[in-house]
Amino acid sequence: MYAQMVTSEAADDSPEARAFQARIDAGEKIEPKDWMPEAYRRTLIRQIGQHAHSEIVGQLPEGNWITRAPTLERKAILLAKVQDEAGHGLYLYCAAETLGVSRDDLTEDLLSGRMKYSSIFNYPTLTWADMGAVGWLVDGAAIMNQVPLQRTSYGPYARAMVRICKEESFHQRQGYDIMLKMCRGTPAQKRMAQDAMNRFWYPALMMFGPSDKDSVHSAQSMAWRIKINTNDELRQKFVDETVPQAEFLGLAIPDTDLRWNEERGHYDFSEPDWTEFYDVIKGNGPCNVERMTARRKAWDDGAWVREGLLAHARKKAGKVAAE
Ligand code: FAQ
Repeated sequence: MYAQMVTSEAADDSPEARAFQARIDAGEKIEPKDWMPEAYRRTLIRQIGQHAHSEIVGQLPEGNWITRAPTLERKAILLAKVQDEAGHGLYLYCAAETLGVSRDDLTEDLLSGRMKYSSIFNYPTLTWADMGAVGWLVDGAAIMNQVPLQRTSYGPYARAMVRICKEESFHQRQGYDIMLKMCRGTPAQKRMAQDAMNRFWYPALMMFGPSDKDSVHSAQSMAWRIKINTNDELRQKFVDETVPQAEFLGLAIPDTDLRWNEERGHYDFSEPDWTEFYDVIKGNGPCNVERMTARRKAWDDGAWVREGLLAHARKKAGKVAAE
C-alpha cells in the first residue's frame, strides 16, 4: 500500500516546505519528529523498505551454500555474513518504522509484489565460486551505493548505514578472499571463478538502478539528499575500482568494449541489458518466484512466534497498567 502512494513527488511550495529544503541544503539531519513533506516521508519509506527487503531476501542465495561450504572455517564465515544481512534488514526496518509504517505492512507489501527488492537476488548461486562473486561484486556494489548514504538527510537511515557499511566491507573482503583462493587454485577452480564472474558482472551493474536518463526518482531524491549520487556516477565508480581487482585475480571482465578512456579518466564499458533488468524487477527473473515462495513460507511459519510475542507484550502491558 505504501508503494502505491509513491507515484510522483508532488511539488510543495508552502513556507514549511521551503524551510525544510533550507535545512537540507544546510546539511542538517531530519529527525523522526521534525516536520517533513509527505512525499519525502513516502520516498524514504519506499527506499528504506526496499533496502530492508533486499537485505532479508539477500540471505537466500548465500544461505543456499551454508551446508555446502568447503571447510568449517568457510562455513563459520558464511554463516556470520548471512546473519549480518539479517541484522541489516532489522536496522533498516527500524529506521522505516520511525516514519510511521509497521514492519508487518512492509512485509505484506513485499509478499504481494507491491514493494520491490534488489534485482540481484533473483539470480541463482550455482557453485561455491558464486559465494566469492557475491561477496566481492554484490557486496562491493552495495558498499559503493551505501557509503554515500551514511550522509543521507534522514538521521535514522544515515546512522543505520554507518554500521551496515562497516560490516559490508568485511563481506566484500571475504568474497575477494574466496575468489583469490580459487584463482590461485587448480585450473578447474579458476574456470569456476571466471564462470561466476561472467554470470554476476552485469547483474552487479544493474544493482545501481536504471541509467540516469531513465531514473524516475533520482532528481527529487538528490534534491532532498536522500540520494547523494546518481545511479550512473556510482556504477562508473564501481567499474573503475573493480577492474584492477579483477586484473589482480587474473579474471577477464566479460565485456569486449571495456577499456580505459584517458580523456575521461574512467573506464568505458557496455551497459547492462536493460530489457532484462526491467523484466527481473517486474518479477520475471530466474529466481523471483522461488525467492518470494521462501519468504512467504518463512512469514507464515513464523506467525505463531509473532502472535506469542504480542500476547506476552499485551499481558505485560496489562499488568503494568493494573499496578
Ligand atoms: N532492483 O528511479 P530509480 C545489498 C527500481 S543491498 C530492483 O533510479 P531510486 C546487501 C526503483 O525502486 C541492495 N529495483 O529509483 C547485500 C524504482 O522503482 P519504484 C539494495 C530497482 O530509488 C549484499 C525504479 O526501478 N540496496 O545488496 C533497482 O531513485 C549481499 C526506477 O529507479 C539498496 O536498496 C534494482 N537494482 O534508485 C545483502 C540501496 N534499481 O520504487 C545480501 C538503497 C532501481 O518506483 C547479500 N537504494 N529499481 O517502483 C537506492 O540507493 C536506490 O533505491 C536505488 C534505485 C539506487 C536502488
